[in-house]
Amino acid sequence: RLNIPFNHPRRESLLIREKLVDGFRKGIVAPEGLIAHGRGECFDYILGEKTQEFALRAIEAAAAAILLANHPVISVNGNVAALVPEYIVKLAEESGALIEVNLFYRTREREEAIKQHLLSHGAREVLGVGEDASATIPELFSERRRVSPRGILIADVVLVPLEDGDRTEALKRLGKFVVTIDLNPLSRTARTADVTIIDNVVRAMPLLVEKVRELKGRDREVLKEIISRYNNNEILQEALRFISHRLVELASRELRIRV
Ligand code: PTJ
Repeated sequence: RLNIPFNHPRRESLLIREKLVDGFRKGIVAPEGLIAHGRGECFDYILGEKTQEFALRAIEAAAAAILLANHPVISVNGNVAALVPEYIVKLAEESGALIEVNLFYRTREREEAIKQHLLSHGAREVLGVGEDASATIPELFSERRRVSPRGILIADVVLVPLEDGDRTEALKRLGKFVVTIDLNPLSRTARTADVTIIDNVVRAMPLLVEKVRELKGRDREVLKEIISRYNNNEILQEALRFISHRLVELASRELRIRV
C-alpha cells in the first residue's frame, strides 16, 4: 500500500490511481482499465484537472435529459464502479434511473464482483449480471451486446461513462439518447453521444448528482428548454479550443522548475 504524503503535489491523482489498482486487485477493474485510465489522466493533465465551463453546461443538459426520461439507465463498467460507486447509487436514487453492469471485457466473475461492490454501497438492484443479460443489441457482435431486457434494451436515456465507440454508436442506432463522461473530446464516444461531459468521472459524477437534485422539482418545460438550447458540437469545439489556448498560454511561460 502506497503511503502518499499529504503535501505531495500529485496526491489526488495518485489516490485515484490507488482506487483503480485496489479495484483491479478485487476483480472489479479489467487490466485494460488501468491503461484506459492512463489515457484519461493525460487529457486531465492538459485540461488542468478542473471541471471547466463546457463540462458544467453538459452536466446541466445531462441532468435535464435524465430527469425527463421515462426509463433512464446508468451503464456501469469496471473503472466507473471502482472510482465512483457511491455516486452511481446516489444518482440512481435521486433520478429513479436503473443501474446495469455492461462490460467491454465481460467475465461472469467481474460482473458479479461489480454487482456486489455496488450493492455494498447501497444499490437496491443491479441489472445485467448473468442470466439477467438475456437480451441482445442487434448491431454489436461481441459479448457487450448482451443487455438486460428490463434495462438498456428498453431505456430511452442511457448514461455510459468511459464507453467504447462501437457500443455508443450501437446505442445511438437503437434510438437511445446517450450521455457520456469522457476526458477525451476526440474519442468516438465523445463525438457520437448526445451529451458529452468532458471531465474526470470522479469530479463529474458528484456534480451530476447535485444538478439532478437541483433540477428535480422544476417544470418539465424548463428541462426541455435546457435540452433544446444545448449543442454538443459546440461543447466539443469549446473543449478543443480550451486545450489549445491553455497549451499556447503555458508555452509562453517559464516552465523550468528550480529546486
Ligand atoms: O470494465 P470494462 O470491461 O467494461 O472495460 C472498461 C474500459 C474503460 C477498459 C473500456 O470501456 C475501454 O477500453 O474504454 P476505452 O475505449 O479505453 O475508452 C475509455 C475512455 O475514457 C477514453 O477516452 C479515456 O480517455 C476516458 N477516461 C479514462 N479515464 C477516465 C476517462 N474519462 C473520464 N474520467 C476518467 N477517470
